[in-house]
Order: sequence, then C-alpha cells, then structure tokens
Amino acid sequence: MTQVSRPMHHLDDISQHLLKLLEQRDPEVERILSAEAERQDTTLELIASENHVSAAVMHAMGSWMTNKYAEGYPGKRYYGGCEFHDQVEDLARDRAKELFKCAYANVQPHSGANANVAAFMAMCKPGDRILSLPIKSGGHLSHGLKPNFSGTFYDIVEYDLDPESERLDYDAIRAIARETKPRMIICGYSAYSRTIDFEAFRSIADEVDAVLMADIAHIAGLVAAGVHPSPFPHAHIVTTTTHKTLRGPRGGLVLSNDEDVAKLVDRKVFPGSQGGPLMHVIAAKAVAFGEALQPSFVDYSRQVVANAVALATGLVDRGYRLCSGGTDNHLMLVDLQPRDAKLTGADAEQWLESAGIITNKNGIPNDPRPPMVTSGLRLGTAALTTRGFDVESMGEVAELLDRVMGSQGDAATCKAVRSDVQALCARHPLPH
Ligand code: DSN
Repeated sequence: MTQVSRPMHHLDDISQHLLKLLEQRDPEVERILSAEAERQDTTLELIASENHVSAAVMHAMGSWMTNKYAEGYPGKRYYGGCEFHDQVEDLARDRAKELFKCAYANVQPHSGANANVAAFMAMCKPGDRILSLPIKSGGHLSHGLKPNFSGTFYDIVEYDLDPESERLDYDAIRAIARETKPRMIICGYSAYSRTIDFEAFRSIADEVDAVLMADIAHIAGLVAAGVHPSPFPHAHIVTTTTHKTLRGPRGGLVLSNDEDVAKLVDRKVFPGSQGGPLMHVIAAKAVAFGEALQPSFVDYSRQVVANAVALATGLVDRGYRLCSGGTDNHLMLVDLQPRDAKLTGADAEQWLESAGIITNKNGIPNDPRPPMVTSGLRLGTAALTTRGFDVESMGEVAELLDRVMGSQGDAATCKAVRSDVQALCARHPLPH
C-alpha cells in the first residue's frame, strides 16, 4: 500500500478535512484517496481528455445535492422537495446557453456517451443510417463502433481521413454522403488535432437532407472561449462532455438552437434513457460554467493551444512525427515510428508512467499494430496548463518525454526523470 505524507499541504482545507474524517471512519478508502491525490500532485497529466477541476467544482460535486431524487425538469418534477434543485439546474442551463451562445441546453446526461444516446434517439429511428469517422481514425466509440449501442442499433457508414494529409477531406465526405444518403452526419472527434469546419459539414448535410450532429467533447472549452470555431449556427444538435478542456465535473451536455430538437432531447434524456439526474454533478456543472464565463478562461484556453504547439514542436525537433503535421487545438497524435521503428504506444505509455508522466497509447491512422499496442501516443495540454505550465515549461516536458522513450524505458533513466518530474510539479502546484 502506498504511504502518503499527511497532511498534504497542496490540498485545500475542505479536502484535508475530508481525509481526516475518512481516516477515522474509513481508513481503507482514506488511504486510497490520499494516494490518488498525491499521484495527481506529483505526476504530469498529459491525457488529452483529462483536467484538474477547481476546489469549488469539486466540492459542489461532493455536496448534499447527492441526496435527492429529482426526476423530471425544473418546475415539473416527480418528487417533492426539489426547490433548490430546480434553481441549480436552471442556473446550469442558463450558464451553458450563455457560454455556447445557443437557445437550449440539457445538463442532465451523466456522461458524453449518454448525451450521444439521447441525441441519437432524438434525431434517428433504430436502423437509420449514420455517417461518422471510425474510432480507428480518431472518432469515438459512441459514434458507431459495432459493440456500442450506436453500432448495434443504427446502420453506420464511415468516412475517413485523407490518407496523405491525415486531415478531413470535405470533398470526399460530400461524395460519400451523396452516395450513402445518411439520416445523420457526425463530426467532432477524440483524436483529431485540426480545426473542424462546421460550416462545410452543414453544407454537406443540407445537400443530402441530413441532420448534423457535432460532438465537441474534446474542444468544448476551446469553443466556449472562442479559441476554436463554434458548431453554432451550423449543427442541428451538439453534444459534449463537461470534464475535458471545459474543466468541469465528469458529465455530459446537449445543446441546440432548434425548439423541436430541444423538446425531443428533453424526452430522450428523461424518461428516454436516464432516471434521476445527478444533481450534485449538475451543481458542479453550474460552477464550472460560471468559471468558464470568466475572462481568465479565455486566457487559459489560449495558453492550452500555445502549449500544444510548443510541445508538438519540441517533439518534432526530437524526431517524432505528428499525425496531420501538427495541431490547432489542445491535443496531438504522435507517431513514434520515425523516432524508433520498434517503439510501441503500449511500451511508451508504461515507461512514461514509471517516470511520472501519464499518457495514453493511441492508434495512428492506418496503424499496423493492434489497438492494445499501437504506434502512437495521444498527448494533450489542458491539465498541465491548469497548473500553470507555459510554453517554456512545455519544452522541458518534451525533453523529459524523449529521455524516457529514447532510453527505451531504461530503469535508471526513468528514475532520474521521475525525480525531475517531481521537481517540475512542485514548481507548478495544483491550483485550488
Ligand atoms: N475516453 C475519452 C477520450 O479519452 O477521449 C473519450 O470519451
């Protein structure tokens, strides 16, 4: 069992109080939570879909709002005692609409995948044809992977990236749409580092009379801050998670400008696919949206993108290749093969973790290796930017990554890098 030093001064007062309480009431869970808090404090988080929430978001999530059933919507609940739940859900919805400059928000989806279930149910009938990018090329499992609900209940047809540029080829997507006549087209991805042209997608959708769905889970914070173009007014329906670049609690969100879509989505979230909403998470969403409405969030989001460019440059300088040739957003997909033909994503992920750098292996377009091995790493800068990393410190991160991968996971090198990582983390404490 990992031993941690108490009290952990990097934690805010409420977190320290919680750990003391748990130490008395449930020391087994306390040990695990303390170890995780220490892990987050002393490692570099480079997973593109993760971030560090503020203490305000975290404690709103850990509040007494968890005690309540509030099935239904504000003003129309199936349980008594919902006065303050109505207030907080209204606040979350209003802030989401202000943030994304749209007319409708449903803040109840428990996750991004659940938001997508509701969106599919609202816009399509089972068996309808849906055109999307497959997961192997950077899409998401809920956009049509066979074992997922999306691949099980819908007729999925695929578009792909251009094999040369590894970017979206709008002419090719238009040609596939004309040929396959989908009911819905999905744009928005999990491992695509380039700007999405939502207007081009809408023109394709209009040409074939399809619905355009944008899943902006990865770029939601950048969109909210105006650092990436908005899917509005182009997409008919927009889904997202709230915990990636948006830096809120783990959860989902559906947005639209269309009144008919709004009515359908409300029905498909509840009672269509969920029961009681997670009101504690909705309270934390309200807090996170409030934070994202502050001018400082625009500065943060600009820095996320500048840091991604800096990290990408540092890796290219050391012999790595970036899929699509670079990044416009918070993430990059790194092809490891030009640096070392034998290096796999799985090895790199494991060696880096032993050095205190947290990443995920990721297939690159047309990867010759299977998904549990891969030839790539996906890296993102949202979490490190939250702890104050700037362009210069991203250069140090690129150097650390290369020391580990260039040494082929040599134990002494990983140990030395672990100690440099700890020093870097100490210079950039997690904010409260
Ligand atoms: N698993 C998420 C990601 O890492 O991108 C998507 O749901």
